[in-house]
Amino acid sequence: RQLESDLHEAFAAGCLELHYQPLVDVDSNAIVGVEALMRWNHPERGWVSPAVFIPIAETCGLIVPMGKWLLETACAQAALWPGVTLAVNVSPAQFRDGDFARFVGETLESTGLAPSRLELEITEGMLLDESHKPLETLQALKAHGVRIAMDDFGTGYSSLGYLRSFPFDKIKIDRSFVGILETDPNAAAIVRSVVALGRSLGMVTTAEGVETREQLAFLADERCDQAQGYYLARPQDPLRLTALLGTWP
Ligand code: G
Ligand code: G
Ligand code: G
Ligand code: MN
Ligand code: NA
Repeated sequence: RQLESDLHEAFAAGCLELHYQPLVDVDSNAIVGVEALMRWNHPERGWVSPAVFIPIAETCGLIVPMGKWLLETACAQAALWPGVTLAVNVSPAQFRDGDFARFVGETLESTGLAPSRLELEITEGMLLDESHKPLETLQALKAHGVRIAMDDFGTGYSSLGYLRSFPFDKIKIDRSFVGILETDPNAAAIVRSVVALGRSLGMVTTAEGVETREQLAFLADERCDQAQGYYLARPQDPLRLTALLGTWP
């Protein structure tokens, strides 16, 4: 409750920040994309995770203006970073909003970001929601030329039917599998299988939460396309990311 009013205040005062984490091509080691991640530095509590404040924003309705700010800010920023794609996490309430696809189209136009450079991250649970038509929303988004990624793959229902029925361009393998690659043979088998599945379906595969050289080497052996994680680069503010793009690797 207190957090909810603090969040309203922080948003109104412009105290929410967007940080960006690189996605790296496993073969070439080039930065090929960035994922926008929201950050809130609370005056008393310090950094509050988006996993905590996004659900609050959803229930109090703040997610709509916040989501607009997020998409406009991230697209305008990414338009200044040629050559990288921009990944944006879509919240369930945003995805349910009947105006979402139209708003995405308008934002691409107003910011000048090429549609093919925007990638929207959706989680499996959002496809189950019967209160709207997820397939129609995804098709309307695809019609704008944006790409769709399935985020946190492996943590939800992981129905393979979703990969067939919905127009995904990318699978993001959840970090809970990637983080135990060296120690858990089952996790290694799952990651290997998901990479093969993605390849045979013509989807890009990205492994999240890569924290060690060994994990990256495993992904290279399995021909996973992209890697994201602290071993490569942390999420960082736009100024630092601009500098990193200029000096990478
Ligand atoms: O960056 P961090 O690990 O703290 O993010 C925690 C969770 O919050 C992740 O699941 C991430 O997808 C989500 N998240 C981060 N930024 C955003 C955002 O801007 N919008 C939405 N909907 N979720 C976000
Ligand atoms: O749910 P989503 O995949 O969007 O969340 C991404 C989250 O993962 C972000 O909050 C980001 O801060 C976090 N993250 C990014 N790289 C790593 C990593 O190497 N290890 C861990 N534990 N978390 C990471
Ligand atoms: O963990 P990382 O190297 O990204 O943190 C660098 C600094 O960025 C930290 O000292 C912290 O103050 C700040 N920071 C930005 N966002 C976050 C966040 O979501 N969680 C934490 N722990 N620190 C963050
Ligand atoms: Mn994500
Ligand atoms: Na994820």
